[in-house]
Amino acid sequence: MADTKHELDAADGNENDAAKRPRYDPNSDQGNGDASGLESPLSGFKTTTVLRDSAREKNMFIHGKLNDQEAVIILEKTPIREDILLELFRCSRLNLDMSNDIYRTYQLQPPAHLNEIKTTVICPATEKHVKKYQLQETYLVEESGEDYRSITLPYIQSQSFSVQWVYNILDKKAEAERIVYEDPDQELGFVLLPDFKWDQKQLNDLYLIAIVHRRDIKSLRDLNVLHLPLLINIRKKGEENIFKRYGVTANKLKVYLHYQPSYYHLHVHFTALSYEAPGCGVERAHLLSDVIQNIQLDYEYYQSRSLSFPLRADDGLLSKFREAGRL
Ligand code: GTA
Repeated sequence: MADTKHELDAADGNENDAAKRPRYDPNSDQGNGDASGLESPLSGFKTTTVLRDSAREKNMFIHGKLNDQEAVIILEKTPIREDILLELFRCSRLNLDMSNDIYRTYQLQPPAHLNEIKTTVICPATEKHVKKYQLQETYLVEESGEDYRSITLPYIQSQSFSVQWVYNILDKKAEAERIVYEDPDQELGFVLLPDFKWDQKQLNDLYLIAIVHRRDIKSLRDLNVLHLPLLINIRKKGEENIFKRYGVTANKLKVYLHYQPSYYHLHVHFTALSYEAPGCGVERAHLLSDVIQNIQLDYEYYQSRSLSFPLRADDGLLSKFREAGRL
């Protein structure tokens, strides 16, 4: 919510007052809430470039600097919820744009708390983060089991995103209060929590992730018959606990793994069936139930079969496939 004092100070350009205000520490977990008097944590953000934006999806991915550190900010307008309609119509200002016969359009100005923009900040961001969010041409790669071992595996071992945020969740150093369910078994267990793309305000874009306790499974490619009890456990308890918490039944869920994932620590995506989540297309998402059945049919299915996935034009892995003459 806007901080009135902040707005007034900014309008006055009063440097002394600004200097007295507490500064934002990018490493602290705090926002400035509505009444803390803190300067907005993002007031120091300087845009370098807009990586991509979409009028239809109403989001924007921005690369810039936050207090001298590289940062990526994602701004997303959130869906309009039915439960706020009463307040929205009662408490908003309405400015007429045009009127013609039975047709009128307005600019509706809701109170600030009904007009939030979901904001994700990645800081310090690496070059890999910047590339991840940049709109780019992609190419489909077909990776054999041998390609995985000789090209992909050495590449991801040298170049992947840190999974520190995953370990923080498993060690309860971050997001502990957001955990929806945990099976603490170190072989079969996992933590189920809201994905950071979901603001949890409505169920149409429900999105949770199940992160396994085991730290030795990178991705789909590592899965074999020995992991079936783990996968079956995730599907069963994940679905049960999503029903318990949100009342959403298993037949209204899409449960899948990404290949390639961004983070090479095994995790499973649970999203609302009707929600077109980023990365849920056939070129990237593998339904957990298909994965289980494939392994039941062939214990080493994911070590031997070719898997296809898209890679962005400037992805180093794409260059490795080219160098190996595989494209
Ligand atoms: N709770 O700290 C975290 C956290 N982090 C760092 C990542 N995730 C987290 N969840 C919590 N806390 O669903 C979530 C991610 C993702 C999952 C990792 O963990 O939100 P993955 O390893 O398969 O990675 O999953 P992947 O496929 O890159 O996931 P992601 O980020 O969904 O990206 C998929 C595609 O969608 C990318 O091309 C990306 O450019 C695009 N994308 C990402 N975010 C958005 C968005 N908000 N809107 C539109 N497109 C998006």
